[in-house]
Amino acid sequence: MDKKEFKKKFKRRLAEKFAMEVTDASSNELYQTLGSLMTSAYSQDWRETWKDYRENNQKQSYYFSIEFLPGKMLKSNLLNMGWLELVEEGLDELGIQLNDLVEIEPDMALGNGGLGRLASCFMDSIASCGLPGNGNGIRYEYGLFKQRFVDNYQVELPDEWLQKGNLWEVRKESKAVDVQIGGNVYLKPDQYGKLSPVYEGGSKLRAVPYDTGMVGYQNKIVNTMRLWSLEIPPEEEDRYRSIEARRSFEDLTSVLYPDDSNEAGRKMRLTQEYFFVSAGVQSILRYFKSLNQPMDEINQYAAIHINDTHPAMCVAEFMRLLVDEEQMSWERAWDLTRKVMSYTNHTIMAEALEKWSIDMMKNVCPRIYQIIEEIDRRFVEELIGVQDFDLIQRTRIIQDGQVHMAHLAIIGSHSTNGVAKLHSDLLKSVVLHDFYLLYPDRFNNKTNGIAMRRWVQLANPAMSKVLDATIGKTWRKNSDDLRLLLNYEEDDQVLNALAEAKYQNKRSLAAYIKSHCGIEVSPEAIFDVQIKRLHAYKRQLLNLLHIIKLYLDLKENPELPIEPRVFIFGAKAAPSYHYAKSIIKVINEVASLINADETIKGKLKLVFLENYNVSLAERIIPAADVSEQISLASKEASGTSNMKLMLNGAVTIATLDGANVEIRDAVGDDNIAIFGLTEGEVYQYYEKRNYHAIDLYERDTTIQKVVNALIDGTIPNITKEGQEIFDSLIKYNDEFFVLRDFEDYCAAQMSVNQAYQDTRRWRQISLRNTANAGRFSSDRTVQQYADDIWQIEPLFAHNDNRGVTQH
Ligand code: Z16
Repeated sequence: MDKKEFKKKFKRRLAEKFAMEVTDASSNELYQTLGSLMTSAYSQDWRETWKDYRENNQKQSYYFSIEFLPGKMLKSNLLNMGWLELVEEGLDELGIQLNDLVEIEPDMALGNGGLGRLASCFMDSIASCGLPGNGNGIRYEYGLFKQRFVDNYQVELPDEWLQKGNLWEVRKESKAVDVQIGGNVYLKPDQYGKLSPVYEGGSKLRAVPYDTGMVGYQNKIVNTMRLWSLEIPPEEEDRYRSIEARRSFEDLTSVLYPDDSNEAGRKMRLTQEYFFVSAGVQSILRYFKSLNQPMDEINQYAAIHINDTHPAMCVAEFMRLLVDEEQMSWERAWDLTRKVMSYTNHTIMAEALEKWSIDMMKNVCPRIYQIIEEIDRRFVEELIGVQDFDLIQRTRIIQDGQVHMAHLAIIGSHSTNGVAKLHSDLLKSVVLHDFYLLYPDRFNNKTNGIAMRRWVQLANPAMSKVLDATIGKTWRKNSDDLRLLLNYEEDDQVLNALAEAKYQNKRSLAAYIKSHCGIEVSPEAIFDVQIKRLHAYKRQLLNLLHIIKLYLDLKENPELPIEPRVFIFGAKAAPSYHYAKSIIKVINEVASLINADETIKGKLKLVFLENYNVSLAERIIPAADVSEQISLASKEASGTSNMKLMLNGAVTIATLDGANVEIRDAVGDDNIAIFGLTEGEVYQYYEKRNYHAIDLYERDTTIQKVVNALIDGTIPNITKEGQEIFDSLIKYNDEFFVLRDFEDYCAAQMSVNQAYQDTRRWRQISLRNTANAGRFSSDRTVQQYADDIWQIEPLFAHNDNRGVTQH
């Protein structure tokens, strides 16, 4: 399609849809028109991709995730369709700014943070690598809450993202399945004496899928992200006459639980988990049966991936369908289940590892509980006398009245992976050590990655242009080619051009900050960024204490020779996470204090941006000079904002945690500021129980001064919160070693300050960060999953038949 044709089609579609001309239409109407042109353009490829997979009996992977966090899809679909430039220019000629239409689309925020965003980066990469892979999740009516600050406190508002409809989804009534929730099950012998389950009571819910096309990058592949929504089947209507009964069921898929790396243990959450697991597994089986292949070979057609423990019931549901519905023997079914399933662990934080009480599970999915009991019984039976008794006790699925979901996922699959080298090593040596002894071959690492298309091409067009002009365009398809930049680290023209792109991005972020927070910041200052969920282990508090220190130092000596710095935070706290909300309050109060203080004007600014989400990340990341990755070593499984920020030329201040270790390896010690305890030292402290925060506080006058500022009135309006945080450090012994790492952190900050003063050297460091970020592409990550775990292949025949370039 050329520009002229696009303009003609656009005007025609607008007339058909709204009986309007461009000049009469609202931005929303224009957005709807453009979206509808796009979906009809890729739907043919979507159908053909689907058909080709079927006709080739292609093995497909199914990524089960309770969260997906795509953000906005308009531009990313345009880019992947190969339409971006054409549409941008075509619309411009019609007097329409594409970016005005972009603003109309609400973020699709069916995820909390890293885990959900990773799932969406994977969807982009799986399609872009031409791999046959699908997403499977929940279509929440309300995504992650909207964050507002009132009196500097976080307030949560509902995210009504579906209010104006959703352009990209297709409701597939014909693919609906029923899910049984609750009731009683007993086993009754049939005429041959085989036991089969009989269900009594409970409710039958209808799961209706909404499919969204996952458009591959200029390769004519369109995969499917299938999200399930609950409806009451017509034949069950009678049972839901009362409003309360209706509501309690309709609520089931209505809200995303707003906790990142934390489990609340709520019955509704367990029901959500079973709902999307059962619907997804049933629809995989139904598709497979339509292929008329031997059931014994299902592992050659389907790979089911369990993303964190939330979908771990896939193991039992798959067993249920094979044994109860397909009359397969337990042994054959179990062998197939293990071959089909694989599992990713995303955390070592104890409070995030799911355990469900037996009672609750019996209540929500009684047959699944029975099957888990049988899996557990056979697991113990097989190992007794072979393995150490205590090890069996520690690894079995059911213990002390609780069902351990990670154990189910590991025992019921052929692969367990962590998300960064360090994390995968810790799984083997500490967290899942017992399982590693049992199944050494099942453990592997898949370091996380990010969708380069969204996080450079779309988010940072200024830098992308410089890259094109310097190293050619191949990096857009093959991110390893970013390495070519290293040839230019002594080239002042390139260094200046990259710096100019950064400056442009900082200017537009500064404008956003001015209009959204009313704070004036200079694009000449260092933009220092920490963007991630608010969590004690991520240590936003460490960052804040350093800011307080700088502030106090500047108050004492306004002439202190430091580079002007703007500290930028973006973070949501789980609504029930009291401590995290106190940190937000205190950061906001410190910001009010500092930003209003004339004596330090121009040296120090603190900005906490409201409602951090994917779209805001796309604005912040390209403008960052410094990336804060300061979690306590061993606690952050991987991190992914660390990768996005380095890719966009930010210099990282980091502990040796998660993927920071691999970033250090990629850029070398001279191009990153490493500080703090190592994971080994942290474990030493745990073992010897010899960390005493109060000693540090009493000995170190700087720490004293800074920590006291929380309670001595220096910062207004934080009487309660300041005390609470003070107590967490001093009275409750500083669980995440903030004070232990403080001095080293300040030194790292100082070295960054110094490096920035040498402009040329800083620009070289920045260039090396971008140049070495290629390995963190999620294209690489999903290819490794495809090769090592899922055993799926791209459909080459598909490309040959239909050509690979434009639509
Ligand atoms: C989550 O976002 C993560 C882990 C988890 O168990 C649950 C949720 Cl909702 C995060 C990790 O904290 C982060 O380190 C990692 O980069 C990300 O998952 C993706 O693997």
